[in-house]
Amino acid sequence: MRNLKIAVVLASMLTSAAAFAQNAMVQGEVKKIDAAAAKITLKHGPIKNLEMDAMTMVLRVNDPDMLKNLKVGDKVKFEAERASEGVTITKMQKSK
Ligand SMILES: [Cu+2]
Repeated sequence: MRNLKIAVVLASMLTSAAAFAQNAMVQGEVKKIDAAAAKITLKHGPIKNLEMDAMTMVLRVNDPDMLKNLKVGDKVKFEAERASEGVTITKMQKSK
């Protein structure tokens, strides 16, 4: 009985974690990189947490190192949030 309860709790935790990850990661394509200004222009898909539709726009990165191994045309997955300086990428990785 106890084990069953634990299994149910674990299963619901995994489900919500997966749903959250799916929500947060956004697809993008690199259009321009401005490493000196820590900015990147992305053609991105809908960003649900910012209620933003797909578009091409300039985004800030919270760490300029994120831009190091990227080039125009690369596909990325990223997470972004609204900051006082503008929409800022908090996490980004190359995707295939
Ligand atoms: Cu946008």
